[in-house]
Amino acid sequence: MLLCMVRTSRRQIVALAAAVAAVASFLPARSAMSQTPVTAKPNIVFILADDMGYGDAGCYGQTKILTPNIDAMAKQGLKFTQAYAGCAVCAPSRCTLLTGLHTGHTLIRGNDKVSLRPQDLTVEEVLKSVGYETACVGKWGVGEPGTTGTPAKKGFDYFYGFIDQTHAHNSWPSFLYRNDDKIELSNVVPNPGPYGQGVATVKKQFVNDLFNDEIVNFIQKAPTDRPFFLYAPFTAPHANNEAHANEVPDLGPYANKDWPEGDKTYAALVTRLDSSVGLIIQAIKDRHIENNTLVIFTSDNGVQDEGGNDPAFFNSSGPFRGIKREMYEGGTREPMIAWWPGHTPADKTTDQIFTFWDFLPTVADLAGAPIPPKLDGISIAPTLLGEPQTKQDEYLYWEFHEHGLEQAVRAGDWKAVRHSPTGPIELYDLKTDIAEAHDISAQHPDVVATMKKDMEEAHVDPPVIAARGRGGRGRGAAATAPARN
Ligand SMILES: [Ca+2]
Repeated sequence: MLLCMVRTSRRQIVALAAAVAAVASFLPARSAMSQTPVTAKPNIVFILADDMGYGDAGCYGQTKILTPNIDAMAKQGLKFTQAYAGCAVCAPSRCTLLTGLHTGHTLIRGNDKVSLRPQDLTVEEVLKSVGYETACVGKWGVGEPGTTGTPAKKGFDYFYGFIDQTHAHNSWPSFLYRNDDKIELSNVVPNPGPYGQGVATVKKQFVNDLFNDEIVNFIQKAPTDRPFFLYAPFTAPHANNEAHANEVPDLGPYANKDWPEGDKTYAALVTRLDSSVGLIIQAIKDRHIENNTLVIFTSDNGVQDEGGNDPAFFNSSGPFRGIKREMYEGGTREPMIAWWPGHTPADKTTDQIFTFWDFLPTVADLAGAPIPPKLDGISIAPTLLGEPQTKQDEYLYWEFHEHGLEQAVRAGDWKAVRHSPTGPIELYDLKTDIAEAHDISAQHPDVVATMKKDMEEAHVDPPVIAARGRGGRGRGAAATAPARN
């Protein structure tokens, strides 16, 4: 641990010196640096969109939806073109983020009601162990109320939001949770589902606005004698799957567009989320802690098409094939920006691969915490600090269970997709075929054989779900039909 802290500290000093010398446009950050000393452990803020596509932000080529704050973040930070979510749907993706394990190893493989256990080590537990104040505001989704898997039981000092992810479909819920306590809101949801989901008839408190207030309040009052980790998983632009609509308080700048309603509401949700990003960045600047605060913005899976919006109209997946629930790049390739003035390279784009299961080892490295053994991820701290990234993932692995066991592997520029354990393996060369349009498996049987071996090596049956005898979670088993989340 000591060695790790020394290494991290030296990295920061080198990166700081390089950034100060090289980035003339960083006057605000440099000014702040003189006010706030750099400590060995940075604050870490992770902002997570829900179902936002790779191409939905202006800095990723979006031309119809306004995202000025995300774009500004990219201008001042490091933009990733090869960042990957952990899965093509919410719960398993978030589980990979928090545990450092890919979906072949992590406990939660689908959008079922599986809850994290005490032995499932999470990133917030790791950071808390080295002195971090930890808070989560938003949609949890990896443990049910009353179980071992609530945020309060998995290392968060403070939690506000949805514990159950199906509940989080509703942007005007009748209740939320503060830590493990249920708190009533003034919205009215008649005939709610078993998890509290439904469609409100009285809409007074829009949940992402409540999250904004909680997050800004946390940043304003965050301790100064120790670092903090703030996990901010917003629910925008996810659809309300009970209403089959994108719920948003107003259409903002899109009210007068001659677009279908679903497209206007989707764009309005993305722009509102962008405003939340702006509020968070401003709150950090107002406290003059930007030179000691790493902010990452990304999304938990590809764009949804369940609220009446048309991903093709917005080109929401950018150049990639597929959307949410697909193993092609559009299901998992995400926009991602790292912003840490004076530390992350400014106004730069990197093709360094990042996966959600890299997050835990990366922030453990930055925080000087011991990196837990047997993780699937690697630290990309060198990339964040503008240093050479020598360690790389051997291969990337995803699995998805709503249509049976689907698998994908990426190794170098090769991408393999298999839609069932006994089905053929499709092979694509991402270097020449970013859209995964040409299956070249027949020309490269040796590569296919290697990818098949990787799929078999990476998949291990999850203990909890197998013990419960639920279908679709073991190799080759047929999937039950989970609630759409
Ligand atoms: Ca999602």
